[in-house]
Amino acid sequence: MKIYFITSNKGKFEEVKDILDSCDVVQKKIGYPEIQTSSLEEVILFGLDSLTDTSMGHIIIEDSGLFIDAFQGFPGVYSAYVFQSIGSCGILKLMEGIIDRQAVFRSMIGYRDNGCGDVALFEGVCKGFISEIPKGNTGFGFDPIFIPQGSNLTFAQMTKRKKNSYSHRGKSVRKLKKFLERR
Ligand code: ITT
Repeated sequence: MKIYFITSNKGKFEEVKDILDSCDVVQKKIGYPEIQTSSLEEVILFGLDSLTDTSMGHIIIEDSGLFIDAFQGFPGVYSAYVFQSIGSCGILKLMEGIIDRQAVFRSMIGYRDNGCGDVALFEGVCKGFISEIPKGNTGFGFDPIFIPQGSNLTFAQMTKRKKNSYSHRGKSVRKLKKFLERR
């Protein structure tokens, strides 16, 4: 099965492709509006609705973010903007002196079968901690400062496969994979 993953983020694409190994996953950098709301689900449903080109048989989009407890969930849905503006070092600066380092990565995948119009959503959550200093050089985004629960390495110190075994995206994509296998 050919699936078009509409994303500008190569890191996301590589991770998803690694799990959906029985599909032909193709990256499409089309761009779609991401509405301002605190819900990843709303962002995804609006995004899917705005992708009106039905010539691609199966499409997926993904919205994700880093939600930091000490900041009541910030940067959350604004993660892409915050990463581009202040980056991981900016987050570490904001967290100087803060004892509570708990944070959560969330991923929401939206899938549409353009043949029958079916839509399905898949969520993945990964609890963890913001490190004191950045470590590692694999992955993308906030990977160097996020340590998932159950590990003492940051995502950026892991291989793609190891990160996928812990990560929010690994979890949402494995749900999608199961769903596709049952169809
Ligand atoms: P799209 O084209 O798919 O929207 P994007 O990078 O803009 O790509 P998002 O809008 O979902 O993606 O932004 C989420 C941001 O959160 C992303 O740019 C990263 O900075 C960060 N992020 C999400 N998942 C991450 C992960 O697994 N590791 C590190 N940072 C992550």
